[in-house]
Amino acid sequence: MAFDQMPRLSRTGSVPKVGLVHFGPGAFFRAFTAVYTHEAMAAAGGDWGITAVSLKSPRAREQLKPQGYVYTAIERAAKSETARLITSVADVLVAPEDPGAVISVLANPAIKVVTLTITEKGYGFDPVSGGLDRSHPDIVADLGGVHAPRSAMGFLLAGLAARKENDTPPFTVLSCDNLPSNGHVTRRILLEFAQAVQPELSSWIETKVSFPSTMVDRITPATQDEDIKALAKRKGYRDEALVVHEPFRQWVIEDSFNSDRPAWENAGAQFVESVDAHETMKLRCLNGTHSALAYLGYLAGHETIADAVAQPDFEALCQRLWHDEILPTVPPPEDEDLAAYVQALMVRYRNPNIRHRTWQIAMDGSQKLPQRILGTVRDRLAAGVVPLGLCLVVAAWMRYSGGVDEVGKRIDVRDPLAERLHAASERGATPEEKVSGLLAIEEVFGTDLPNANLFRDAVTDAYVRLVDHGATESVALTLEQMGRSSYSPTKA
Ligand code: CS2
Repeated sequence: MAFDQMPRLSRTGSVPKVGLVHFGPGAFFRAFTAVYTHEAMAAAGGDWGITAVSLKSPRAREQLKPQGYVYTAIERAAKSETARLITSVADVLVAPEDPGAVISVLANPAIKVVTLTITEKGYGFDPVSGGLDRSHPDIVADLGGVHAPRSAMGFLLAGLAARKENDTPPFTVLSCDNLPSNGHVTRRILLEFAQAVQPELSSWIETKVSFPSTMVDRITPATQDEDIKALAKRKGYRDEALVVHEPFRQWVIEDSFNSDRPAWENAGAQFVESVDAHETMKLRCLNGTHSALAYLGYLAGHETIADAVAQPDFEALCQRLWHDEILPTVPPPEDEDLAAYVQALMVRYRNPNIRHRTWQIAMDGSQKLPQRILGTVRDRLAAGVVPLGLCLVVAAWMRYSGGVDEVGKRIDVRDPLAERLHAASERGATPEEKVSGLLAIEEVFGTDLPNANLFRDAVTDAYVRLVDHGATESVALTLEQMGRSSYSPTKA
């Protein structure tokens, strides 16, 4: 049967009663939070169906609603593939169409937990103050009042306000984004936002609502049309909402809920007192090298992470980044062997059936660099060492953000600061000026790194090398340079 004529996948069993609201119903949610919840319900029961809320586009609803909110999670290992149906999503709301409907759901006493995968830029986090970004467009709109909110913070506040009003106990707020101390950050931003909009609510939130931090991990590339067509060919139906993910997953959650919650431990989630060590390990080891491979790999013409690490020098760079620069800054979590952890990461990156595009990971670099790369850089500088590998990564991000690739083609740079990055790069007449202009962006580099002379020189050297030799050769040259015992600038 022709693909277009195939019926859509449909739900056979009943829709679960809801207990969770989730903001950000993209691929990661479907491969992670919804899967854990599906398994927790299968193992331990409970009414934990999910109302998923999209803050922007109707896409997730268009994908899920016609098929009864059921979809396929395809697990791809290097040599095998399994597919199963995930049934935990009960509904999808598109917030801009009817903000009131979202607030009503948040006010429903059946809702116990609100989970978030809204990406780094969705929080309205100001890295300079560590608190609320009062220039974030959606936050600016919501500071005027939260009757028809636009931001996740606006909805959380409106939902909590309704619950307080109705004498309903609050839900727990669970951030599942790749930010350090994501629970603490969410709490601080929401409290500052409440102070500005409804100050009478802030002390209630402060005492009654908990924001456990979490570490989340599963590599989940954006779904491709080929994936949908391949499944349709095998099954005879179309699943427009399917998601493809690797076998590995890890969810570490701070055990501090103010409400009931799904028995996610039945699906393998680890509940711990503090997630700090797991978070640092994951953000620096995985996301740090992911971003490294994304910028250098993209510039070198590699489409995916697997393509990049198939190049011996790219794999070698990853290993050197881990062993020389990243691991010395990572305190090992109690139950982890860091050397084994990073070797397992390399096996995950090599998985040829996970086509995770370097371009996808390169997105939103200004929001990602600080926690993935620059914290490590600071720790190494404080230890008296210039991390040459990470300096190359920073330079590659700068080159990428300039918006033109090595053969003169425009790069589609997606980043909330894209225009400023491009302008800073354009303004500089020389590599030194370009690097200085970009280092001056305080949201990314703070006020300390632009003044760290050895760091600035190493990034400038790396930038010059990228321009003169290209990314592939720069990786080789940097590996050679990293072999030297101490750093001396190579500039004439
Ligand atoms: C990636 C992450 O897109 C990115 O920036 O680094 O999404 C990464 O795949 C996940 O954090 C893995 O858990």
